[in-house]
Amino acid sequence: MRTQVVIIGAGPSGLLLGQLLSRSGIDNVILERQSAEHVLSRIRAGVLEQGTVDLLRQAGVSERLEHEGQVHHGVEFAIDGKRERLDLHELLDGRCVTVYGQTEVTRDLMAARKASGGITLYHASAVQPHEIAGESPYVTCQIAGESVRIDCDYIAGCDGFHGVSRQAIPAGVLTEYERVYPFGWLGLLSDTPPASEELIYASHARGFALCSMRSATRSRYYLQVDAGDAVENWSDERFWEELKARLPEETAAQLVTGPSLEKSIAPLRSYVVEPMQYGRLFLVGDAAHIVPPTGAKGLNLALGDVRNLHLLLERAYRTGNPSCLERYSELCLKRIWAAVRFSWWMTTALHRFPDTDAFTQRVQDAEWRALLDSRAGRTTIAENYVGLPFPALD
Ligand code: RFL
Ligand code: PHB
Repeated sequence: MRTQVVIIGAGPSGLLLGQLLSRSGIDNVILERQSAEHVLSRIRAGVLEQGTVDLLRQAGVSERLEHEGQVHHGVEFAIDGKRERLDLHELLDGRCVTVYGQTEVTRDLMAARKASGGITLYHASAVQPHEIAGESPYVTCQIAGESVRIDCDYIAGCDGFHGVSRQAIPAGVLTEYERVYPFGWLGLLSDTPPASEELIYASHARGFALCSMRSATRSRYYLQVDAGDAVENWSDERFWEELKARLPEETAAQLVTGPSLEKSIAPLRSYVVEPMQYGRLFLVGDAAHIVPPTGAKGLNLALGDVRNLHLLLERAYRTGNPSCLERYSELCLKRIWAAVRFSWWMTTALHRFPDTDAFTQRVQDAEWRALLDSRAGRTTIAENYVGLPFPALD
């Protein structure tokens, strides 16, 4: 088999890249280790930046998002039991975020892929990129017991943090930057009305809590838990009691609880690899960087990489000159490090660390006051939360 671009991974990054390339007339094949149902069963992100919504619109996959996505003009912080609202819309001249689950983004992209007739090979095992340093790379894999080889011009590694693409780059080429946090997030999804109309990020002596949502009738909550904790330790009752204990009293009193539809624990980590390209292999999204979910940046950053790679590939094919592709890493990394900084800051400012002493806690409280009491401080948080602009290509 031959195609122009092999995309490894059919998460949101791989599917969006496939959609944008197909619309530019660039042939591509997507290889995914799991089934489509499995990809859709992973409950993850919920908050889309303005730029992400615009990108999905350009890709022609925003119809349902525009009807069902909830535009949020603000976000709340509960610090020391007191709720405070950041009016994103007012601080940023009308810019805001949209609440629409990653599962739904993925579902819309899968439908568009099907409609475009693009090839996605699910249940692909032993996926392996070859000859990435040369001009004729190819990818091999096993599908239903058959060996498959796909020759191509370029390979896009959209296979997440545990994928094979990053591993295919020779030792010594990449520099890794990493911070592992001593806690994780326990998430619970339920068919209950949200605690509030907007998200609430709560910092509490018992640990961080987040009230989010998927719709007017479906809520998503998170609790900071110890890194070694297990879902089995958390009955629904225990989850709701702990959540109430970490929220301001009036919010806890109004909280509607119900059976969980899903519960899972995600570890928290910051990770960046540089550069994001080696020869004809490009790392995209979680394959190249991970941020803790506190800033709601992971999916947005991933789709930002997709936007850059699509524009560069489109230019390389149009002009017949691939040299512009060498700019891929540099184009992505500035915005990535800005989001890594913001996510790290949100995480440290809202969570309790095992070694937080009384002095550090007082300084953290004072930092929140300094920021929330100043329009400049609120604007800085708001700008980062709604997302920084995409880089210009030239
Ligand atoms: P994905 O989604 O991990 O998809 C990678 C795909 O590659 C496949 N794969 C392989 N395929 C073939 N061969 C192999 N060897 C393969 N190895 C892996 C996998 O099966 C999978 O289908 O990466 P992608 O597309 O880059 O997307 C990144 C996002 O999923 C991620 O950044 C976000 O979910 C992060 N995130 C959030 N991001 C936000 O922007 N806003 C949020 O509110 C937000 N909340 C979250 C989050 C992530 C969370 N968890 C669980 C980590 C909340 C949570 C709890
Ligand atoms: C979510 O709704 O899953 C969500 C929202 C905001 C975050 C992280 C996750 O910062």
